[in-house]
Amino acid sequence: MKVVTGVVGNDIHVVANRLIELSLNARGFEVFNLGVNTYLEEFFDAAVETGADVLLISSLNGEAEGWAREVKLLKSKYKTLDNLILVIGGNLVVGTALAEEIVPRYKNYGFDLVFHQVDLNTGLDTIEKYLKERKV
Ligand code: B12
Repeated sequence: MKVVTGVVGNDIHVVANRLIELSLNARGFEVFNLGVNTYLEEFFDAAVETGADVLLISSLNGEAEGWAREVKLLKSKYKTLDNLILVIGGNLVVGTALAEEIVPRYKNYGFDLVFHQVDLNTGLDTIEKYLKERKV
Protein backbone atom coordinates (compact mmCIF):
# COMPACT_ATOMS: atom_id res chain seq x y z
CA MET A 1 0.00 0.00 0.00
CA LYS A 2 1.27 3.45 -0.92
CA VAL A 3 1.50 6.40 1.50
CA VAL A 4 2.46 9.97 0.71
CA THR A 5 3.66 11.83 3.80
CA GLY A 6 5.24 15.10 4.84
CA VAL A 7 4.94 18.15 7.10
CA VAL A 8 2.48 20.78 5.95
CA GLY A 9 3.12 24.48 5.48
CA ASN A 10 6.08 26.47 6.74
CA ASP A 11 6.95 23.87 9.33
CA ILE A 12 10.54 22.69 9.71
CA HIS A 13 10.15 20.08 12.49
CA VAL A 14 11.76 17.11 10.80
CA VAL A 15 12.27 14.49 13.53
CA ALA A 16 8.74 13.08 13.58
CA ASN A 17 8.73 13.12 9.78
CA ARG A 18 11.78 10.85 9.63
CA LEU A 19 10.30 8.56 12.29
CA ILE A 20 7.04 8.33 10.36
CA GLU A 21 8.90 7.30 7.19
CA LEU A 22 10.91 4.65 9.05
CA SER A 23 7.88 3.31 10.91
CA LEU A 24 5.71 3.12 7.81
CA ASN A 25 8.50 1.30 5.96
CA ALA A 26 8.87 -1.12 8.84
CA ARG A 27 5.12 -1.82 8.66
CA GLY A 28 5.40 -2.68 4.95
CA PHE A 29 4.04 0.50 3.36
CA GLU A 30 5.58 1.99 0.25
CA VAL A 31 6.43 5.53 1.38
CA PHE A 32 6.82 8.74 -0.60
CA ASN A 33 8.15 11.29 1.87
CA LEU A 34 7.88 14.91 0.74
CA GLY A 35 9.66 16.10 3.91
CA VAL A 36 9.10 19.39 5.74
CA ASN A 37 7.76 22.67 4.31
CA THR A 38 5.29 20.99 1.97
CA TYR A 39 2.26 22.86 0.65
CA LEU A 40 -1.11 21.20 0.56
CA GLU A 41 -1.34 21.20 -3.22
CA GLU A 42 2.03 19.43 -3.46
CA PHE A 43 0.63 16.60 -1.33
CA PHE A 44 -2.31 16.18 -3.69
CA ASP A 45 -0.06 16.33 -6.78
CA ALA A 46 2.16 13.63 -5.28
CA ALA A 47 -0.87 11.47 -4.44
CA VAL A 48 -1.95 11.64 -8.09
CA GLU A 49 1.57 10.91 -9.39
CA THR A 50 2.18 7.94 -7.10
CA GLY A 51 -1.35 6.52 -7.05
CA ALA A 52 -1.27 6.71 -3.25
CA ASP A 53 -3.86 5.01 -1.05
CA VAL A 54 -3.17 7.20 1.98
CA LEU A 55 -2.07 10.81 2.46
CA LEU A 56 -0.54 11.20 5.94
CA ILE A 57 0.12 14.82 6.86
CA SER A 58 1.96 16.06 9.94
CA SER A 59 1.88 19.46 11.59
CA LEU A 60 4.17 20.14 14.51
CA ASN A 61 4.22 23.93 14.83
CA GLY A 62 0.40 23.92 15.04
CA GLU A 63 -0.31 25.91 11.89
CA ALA A 64 -2.10 23.15 9.97
CA GLU A 65 -5.55 24.58 10.37
CA GLY A 66 -5.08 27.33 7.81
CA TRP A 67 -4.13 24.69 5.26
CA ALA A 68 -6.74 22.20 6.37
CA ARG A 69 -9.49 24.60 5.39
CA GLU A 70 -8.48 24.09 1.73
CA VAL A 71 -8.75 20.29 1.79
CA LYS A 72 -12.35 20.06 0.55
CA LEU A 73 -11.64 22.45 -2.30
CA LEU A 74 -8.60 20.46 -3.42
CA LYS A 75 -10.46 17.17 -3.04
CA SER A 76 -13.12 18.43 -5.43
CA LYS A 77 -10.44 19.64 -7.87
CA TYR A 78 -8.60 16.29 -7.96
CA LYS A 79 -11.48 14.00 -8.94
CA THR A 80 -9.25 10.91 -9.29
CA LEU A 81 -8.53 11.05 -5.55
CA ASP A 82 -12.02 10.09 -4.38
CA ASN A 83 -10.71 6.97 -2.60
CA LEU A 84 -7.65 8.62 -1.07
CA ILE A 85 -7.65 8.29 2.72
CA LEU A 86 -6.70 11.55 4.39
CA VAL A 87 -4.89 11.44 7.72
CA ILE A 88 -3.44 14.28 9.79
CA GLY A 89 -1.56 14.24 13.09
CA GLY A 90 0.92 15.97 15.38
CA ASN A 91 0.19 19.29 17.13
CA LEU A 92 -2.93 20.49 15.40
CA VAL A 93 -3.36 23.85 17.10
CA VAL A 94 -1.10 26.67 18.21
CA GLY A 95 -1.12 26.51 22.00
CA THR A 96 -3.36 24.00 23.75
CA ALA A 97 -6.80 22.55 23.04
CA LEU A 98 -8.59 19.30 23.73
CA ALA A 99 -8.63 16.53 21.14
CA GLU A 100 -12.43 16.26 21.65
CA GLU A 101 -12.71 19.74 20.23
CA ILE A 102 -10.08 19.51 17.49
CA VAL A 103 -10.82 16.10 15.97
CA PRO A 104 -14.40 16.92 14.80
CA ARG A 105 -13.18 20.23 13.42
CA TYR A 106 -10.54 18.59 11.23
CA LYS A 107 -12.95 15.84 10.18
CA ASN A 108 -15.22 18.59 9.00
CA TYR A 109 -12.35 19.92 6.88
CA GLY A 110 -12.32 16.56 5.08
CA PHE A 111 -9.88 14.34 6.99
CA ASP A 112 -10.82 10.69 7.62
CA LEU A 113 -8.52 10.22 10.63
CA VAL A 114 -7.21 12.90 12.99
CA PHE A 115 -4.57 12.46 15.71
CA HIS A 116 -3.93 15.45 17.97
CA GLN A 117 -0.89 14.81 20.19
CA VAL A 118 -1.21 11.07 19.78
CA ASP A 119 1.97 9.02 19.89
CA LEU A 120 3.06 7.70 16.53
CA ASN A 121 2.75 3.96 17.13
CA THR A 122 -0.72 4.29 18.62
CA GLY A 123 -1.73 6.37 15.61
CA LEU A 124 -0.25 3.93 13.10
CA ASP A 125 -1.99 0.99 14.82
CA THR A 126 -5.31 2.86 14.46
CA ILE A 127 -4.60 3.64 10.78
CA GLU A 128 -3.81 -0.02 10.03
CA LYS A 129 -7.01 -1.13 11.79
CA TYR A 130 -9.01 1.42 9.78
CA LEU A 131 -7.46 0.26 6.48
CA LYS A 132 -8.17 -3.36 7.33
CA GLU A 133 -11.81 -2.59 8.09
CA ARG A 134 -12.13 -0.63 4.84
CA LYS A 135 -10.27 -3.48 3.06
CA VAL A 136 -8.18 -0.97 1.05
C1 B12 B 1 13.21 20.41 18.23
C2 B12 B 1 12.17 21.49 18.19
C3 B12 B 1 12.42 22.56 17.32
C4 B12 B 1 13.63 22.65 16.40
C5 B12 B 1 13.28 21.83 15.13
C6 B12 B 1 14.52 21.22 14.48
C7 B12 B 1 14.12 20.37 13.29
N1 B12 B 1 14.60 20.73 12.12
O1 B12 B 1 13.35 19.41 13.45
C8 B12 B 1 13.71 24.18 16.16
C9 B12 B 1 14.51 24.79 17.26
C10 B12 B 1 14.27 24.61 14.80
C11 B12 B 1 12.24 24.57 16.35
C12 B12 B 1 11.66 25.70 15.79
C13 B12 B 1 10.36 26.10 16.07
N2 B12 B 1 9.51 25.53 16.96
CO1 B12 B 1 9.83 23.84 17.82
N3 B12 B 1 10.06 22.36 18.93
C14 B12 B 1 11.00 21.45 19.00
C15 B12 B 1 10.68 20.46 20.14
C16 B12 B 1 11.58 20.84 21.34
C17 B12 B 1 10.86 19.00 19.84
C18 B12 B 1 10.20 18.52 18.54
C19 B12 B 1 10.67 17.11 18.23
O2 B12 B 1 11.49 16.90 17.36
N4 B12 B 1 10.14 16.12 18.97
C20 B12 B 1 10.46 14.71 18.77
C21 B12 B 1 9.40 14.09 17.82
C22 B12 B 1 9.71 12.60 17.63
O3 B12 B 1 8.17 14.20 18.48
P1 B12 B 1 6.99 15.11 17.93
O4 B12 B 1 7.51 16.15 17.00
O5 B12 B 1 6.20 15.56 19.10
O6 B12 B 1 6.15 14.08 17.10
C23 B12 B 1 5.46 13.01 17.73
C24 B12 B 1 3.95 13.14 17.62
O7 B12 B 1 3.54 14.47 17.38
C25 B12 B 1 3.60 12.18 16.53
N5 B12 B 1 3.18 12.69 15.22
C26 B12 B 1 3.69 13.67 14.46
N6 B12 B 1 3.04 13.72 13.29
C27 B12 B 1 2.12 12.75 13.30
C28 B12 B 1 1.20 12.33 12.36
C29 B12 B 1 0.34 11.25 12.65
C30 B12 B 1 -0.66 10.82 11.65
C31 B12 B 1 0.44 10.60 13.91
C32 B12 B 1 -0.45 9.46 14.22
C33 B12 B 1 1.36 11.01 14.85
C34 B12 B 1 2.20 12.07 14.54
O8 B12 B 1 4.72 11.38 16.25
C35 B12 B 1 5.86 11.75 16.97
C36 B12 B 1 6.32 10.59 17.83
O9 B12 B 1 5.29 10.14 18.67
C37 B12 B 1 9.15 20.77 20.42
C38 B12 B 1 8.71 20.67 21.88
C39 B12 B 1 8.58 19.24 22.32
N7 B12 B 1 9.18 18.95 23.45
O10 B12 B 1 7.93 18.44 21.63
C40 B12 B 1 9.04 22.21 19.93
C41 B12 B 1 7.71 22.69 19.36
C42 B12 B 1 7.14 21.64 18.41
N8 B12 B 1 8.10 23.87 18.60
C43 B12 B 1 7.23 24.82 18.66
C44 B12 B 1 7.36 26.09 18.02
C45 B12 B 1 6.28 27.11 18.31
C46 B12 B 1 8.44 26.38 17.18
C47 B12 B 1 8.68 27.68 16.44
C48 B12 B 1 7.46 28.29 15.78
C49 B12 B 1 9.35 28.61 17.46
C50 B12 B 1 9.60 30.02 16.95
N9 B12 B 1 8.83 30.94 17.50
O11 B12 B 1 10.43 30.22 16.10
C51 B12 B 1 9.73 27.25 15.40
C52 B12 B 1 9.05 26.69 14.14
C53 B12 B 1 9.52 27.27 12.91
C54 B12 B 1 8.81 26.58 11.74
N10 B12 B 1 8.87 27.23 10.59
O12 B12 B 1 8.23 25.52 11.85
C55 B12 B 1 6.05 24.46 19.52
C56 B12 B 1 4.75 24.20 18.75
C57 B12 B 1 3.62 24.74 19.57
C58 B12 B 1 2.26 24.50 19.09
N11 B12 B 1 1.97 23.60 18.20
O13 B12 B 1 1.40 25.11 19.63
C59 B12 B 1 6.62 23.26 20.35
C60 B12 B 1 5.58 22.20 20.78
C61 B12 B 1 7.29 23.89 21.60
C62 B12 B 1 6.31 24.50 22.55
N12 B12 B 1 5.91 23.81 23.59
O14 B12 B 1 5.90 25.62 22.36
N13 B12 B 1 11.61 23.67 17.14
